[in-house]
Amino acid sequence: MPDSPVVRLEKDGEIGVIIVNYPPVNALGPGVSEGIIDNLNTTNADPSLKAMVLIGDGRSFIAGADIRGFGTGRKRAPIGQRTYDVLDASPKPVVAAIHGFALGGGLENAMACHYRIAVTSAKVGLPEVLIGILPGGGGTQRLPRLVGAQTALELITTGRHVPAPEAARLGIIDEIAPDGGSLRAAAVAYARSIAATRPLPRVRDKTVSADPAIFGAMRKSIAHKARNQKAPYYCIDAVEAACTRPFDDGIQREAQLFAELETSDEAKALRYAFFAEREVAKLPDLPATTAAHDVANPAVIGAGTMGGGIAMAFADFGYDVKIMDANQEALDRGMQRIRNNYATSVKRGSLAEDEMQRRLARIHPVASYQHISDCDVVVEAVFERMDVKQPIFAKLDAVMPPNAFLFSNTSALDMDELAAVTKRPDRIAGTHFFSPANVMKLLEVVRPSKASPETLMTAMALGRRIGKISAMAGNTDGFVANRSRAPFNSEMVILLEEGCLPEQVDRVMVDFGYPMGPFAVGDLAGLDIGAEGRKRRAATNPNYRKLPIADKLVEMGRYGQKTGAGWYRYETGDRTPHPDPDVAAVIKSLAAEMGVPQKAFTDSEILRRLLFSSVNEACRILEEGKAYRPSDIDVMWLHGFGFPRYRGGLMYWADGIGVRDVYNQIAAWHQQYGDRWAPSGLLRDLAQTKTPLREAKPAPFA
Ligand code: 3H9
Repeated sequence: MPDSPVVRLEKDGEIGVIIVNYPPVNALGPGVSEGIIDNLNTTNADPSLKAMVLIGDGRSFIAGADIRGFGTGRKRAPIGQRTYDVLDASPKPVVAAIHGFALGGGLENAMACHYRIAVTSAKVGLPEVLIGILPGGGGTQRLPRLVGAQTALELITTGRHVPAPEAARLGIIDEIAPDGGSLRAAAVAYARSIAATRPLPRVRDKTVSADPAIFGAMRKSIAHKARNQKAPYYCIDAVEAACTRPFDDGIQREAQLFAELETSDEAKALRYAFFAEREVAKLPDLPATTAAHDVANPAVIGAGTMGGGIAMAFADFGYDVKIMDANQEALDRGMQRIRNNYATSVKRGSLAEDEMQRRLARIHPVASYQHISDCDVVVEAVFERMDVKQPIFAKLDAVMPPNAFLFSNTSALDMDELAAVTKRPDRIAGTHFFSPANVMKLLEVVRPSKASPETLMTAMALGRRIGKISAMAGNTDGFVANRSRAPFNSEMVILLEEGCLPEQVDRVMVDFGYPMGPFAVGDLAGLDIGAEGRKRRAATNPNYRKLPIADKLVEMGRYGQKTGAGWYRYETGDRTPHPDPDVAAVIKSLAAEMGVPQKAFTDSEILRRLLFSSVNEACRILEEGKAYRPSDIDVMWLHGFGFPRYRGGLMYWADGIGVRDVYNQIAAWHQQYGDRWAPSGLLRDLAQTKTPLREAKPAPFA
């Protein structure tokens, strides 16, 4: 039998079982497609074999093409000789047996088989659009033939993972394997049952047609989300081809569009983001043997907006969670807010009523510390002041089991000071959620100096367990995400002093790809929150750059949406920001008072002023050893601040401009504006050696 190291053939009576074994997820790495074809040919040539099963070893069927091979010039088989072209040409039937994931090229191979059987927990999908390409193995031609054009458009332009039962309803899967049994045994039995069937069903032989209007409507409906990108539109073009051309022509069109996308800037950036998101989970300086504790029984202290959101995040992922506040009234208010939030999701159609009830039933309000003394982890989310948090930590230390972990949702306070009031500083870490905590994907895990490796691994794993992307940050003011973002926040207000208006800055950033402009976001979050932080910093840092315009709006009671006015004005009951002449007048008069010369700004100047200031700070963070990797900072910007994913992240984007140009501009602004633009030493070194920012070597984690 022509076994390759990654694909082998086993005989099960008259059924040949072709097994892919390319850990960890059976991507179509070197040798996999060739191995499948060799074993397909062997089975077809063996008269003792009547049918075959294609199955994956380990945790998945096939997770798709090997993403590491994209853009490397690696040779692929030409059309006509690819697995997708030869599987359904097999004279003997082929059954795809799916567990784990059948994604991208994995599902494309499965759709090229004659039959598909899957376990209930399996997921299938064509997520190529998420890495800036389209399904290039016949997926755009076969999926519409199986599920219809409209559903195919939805699945291919979102890249969503479809659970097997839904896939069966849609017609992607022919049979669900019985629960609890072996998938291989079920697939072999299924293969026996259809071994004599002729003619064999082939998806390519089906026809699909569609109302031509659906393609235009789809392009229109994705226009805002897909702005600046090509891949979502090319996906639609390819599905349209499936509905208007013969199968083989459609395949040619798909290949043409795929080739254009593979080397596009957006695909490169999205591939970078994909691997950065996996890299961020790795803590290279912890002993390799460190294991995370499997947390089972969490509690949240503080039922405010953040605490409530954190409790919802636990409940959303199946945890029973206790929530406590200083008094019954605050607890009742917090629970009511949680109920309202869930009810809004039900109203919007994103959550089923019965699921809401199940989640609510998992959140248990409790009145005292005694009720949480059996918990193995607590996340504190009370008011952001050391003198409020410290007594709570002392109390928690006294009542919680000695091996319980105490985490704080602080966004800036010194975690060492907090750990110092307990007798277990080794079991303390920061878990900084982003608001709304049940929605935003980023969890910054803050590392105090005495935290044990087990504590850090536990906090990182707990975040992932509740659907977050956990990223490790050093214990520095603002940690990594907010600290790298802080200069951007100052600079956007300083731009107003120099002649910009909030709506102009917001438009530039939305055009760049942010879902909302930074001033509109400020209004949503509440301008009073930033004002607190500015006061604290101004009190402790004599060089702190004050922001009189921002302070003035807060003084005027303009706190943002909640007061109907902030950087913008709002009509009652409406969240649409309207430019406000009163704000323009405040800006003008304060700028005149400060004697700042006014000028007109180009879009590019605005963008660079905001983002370069943060690149510089990110470099300082790296040279101080407060983050492991430049790509971790990119992940934080993608998932904490809505930085457009197809631009890779802050540092990746800056590399696109070039490290020397970034440095030279920052050095020029240093001359013009003074110390706040002093270039970081790391940035200067990178510029001198022309080393890309994303290859910067940070100091050891401190
Ligand atoms: C495609 O198929 C194009 C086609 O149309 C054909 C064109 C001709 N390649 O995510 P995890 C690695 S495009 C290479 O932590 P999980 C990953 O980097 C592809 N490597 O596990 C990590 O490595 P490391 C379409 C891959 O259980 C390790 O596997 N398919 C690939 O949380 C574990 O990954 C996709 O876009 C890959 N395709 O999630 C699916 N996939 O340990 C992409 C994973 O060194 N993959 N790795 O850090 C995923 O979405 C998730 O990995 C999956 C498992 C859901 C499968």
